[in-house]
Amino acid sequence: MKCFHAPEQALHAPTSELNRGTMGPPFEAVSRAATVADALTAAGFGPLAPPPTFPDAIVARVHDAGFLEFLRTAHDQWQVLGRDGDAMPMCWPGTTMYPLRPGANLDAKLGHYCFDIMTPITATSWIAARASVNTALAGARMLADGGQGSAFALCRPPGHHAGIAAYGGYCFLNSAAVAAQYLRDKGARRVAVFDPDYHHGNGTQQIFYDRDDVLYVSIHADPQTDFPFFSGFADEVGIGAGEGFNLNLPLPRGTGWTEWEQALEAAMAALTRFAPDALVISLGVDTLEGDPLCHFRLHSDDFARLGQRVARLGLPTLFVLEGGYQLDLIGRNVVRTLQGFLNR
Ligand code: OKP
Ligand code: ZN
Repeated sequence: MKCFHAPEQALHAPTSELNRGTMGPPFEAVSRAATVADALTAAGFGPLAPPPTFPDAIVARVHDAGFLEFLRTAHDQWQVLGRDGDAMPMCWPGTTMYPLRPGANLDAKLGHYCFDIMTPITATSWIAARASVNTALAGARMLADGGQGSAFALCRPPGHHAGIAAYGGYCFLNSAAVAAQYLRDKGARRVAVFDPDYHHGNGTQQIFYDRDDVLYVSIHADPQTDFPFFSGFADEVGIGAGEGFNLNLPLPRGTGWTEWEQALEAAMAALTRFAPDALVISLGVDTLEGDPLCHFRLHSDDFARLGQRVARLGLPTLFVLEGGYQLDLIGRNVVRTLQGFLNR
């Protein structure tokens, strides 16, 4: 399986993260990518190919133009204001207090586009996020060209929380969604996004919520207890033409393989019914027991079972890395997933 990664992705390297009221080292660490790359190489999946630079217009197929311009220039504006450190919001419109306005200056726009406090914009975050999208697109292009049936995109920063004009949850640009749209534009009539990351991919859901040509299926922690809290409920089924083309399978904290597998079977049934031409998997491995941010109880061998099960769909498949925060174990679980998929 061809694997892709861009060295520029390391340019998103915030120094700290506010977690439970305390500043500490970021969970979404730069070294996450290196540990996955090392494990892939050791398992014979290397060398990882650097992607070409795809045009911004491809990213604009799913993201708002003003939002992209903001992300590209936010840190420059921050510096022009004489500020040190990373660009972060300090005031949000909320959803109930005021009529929604786009925001006139930088602080207003930060609050308008960003939905949390864990996603700082550094001077080079844009370069890294764009490179992460290129990595996903390189894999998507390989599927579209029909050369190979599967690819792995070592994306980071992750993407599934980024919406049409919103960023947060460590995500700036939604690499999996851009890749899914690219596959549509290259001729796939229907594309499915399957998201087994511990967290609901609120961004991917939003992007395709009113569409029947891209199915979104997610297994994740119940938003009543877990991030992103306001999205990922079972009654979110899509709207308009998209009604019935969004499937959320929330599970309680503490869920282990037996119950997780039941949700997996429900997800696979929906994917089979949809009969897509291509599949994008938002592969988070933060479902592993002991993950510092998450509360499911999957074990390493379960990732091989996950890989095996999605392989049975028999679809051209692009894996895009999302979460996973046990630094020493992310690589192994990514490798297990891909090995299961390839039945090795
Ligand atoms: C991104 B992905 C840490 C708070 C914990 C983290 C959620 C982001 C997960 N300061 N919330 O879906 O793995
Ligand atoms: Zn996650």
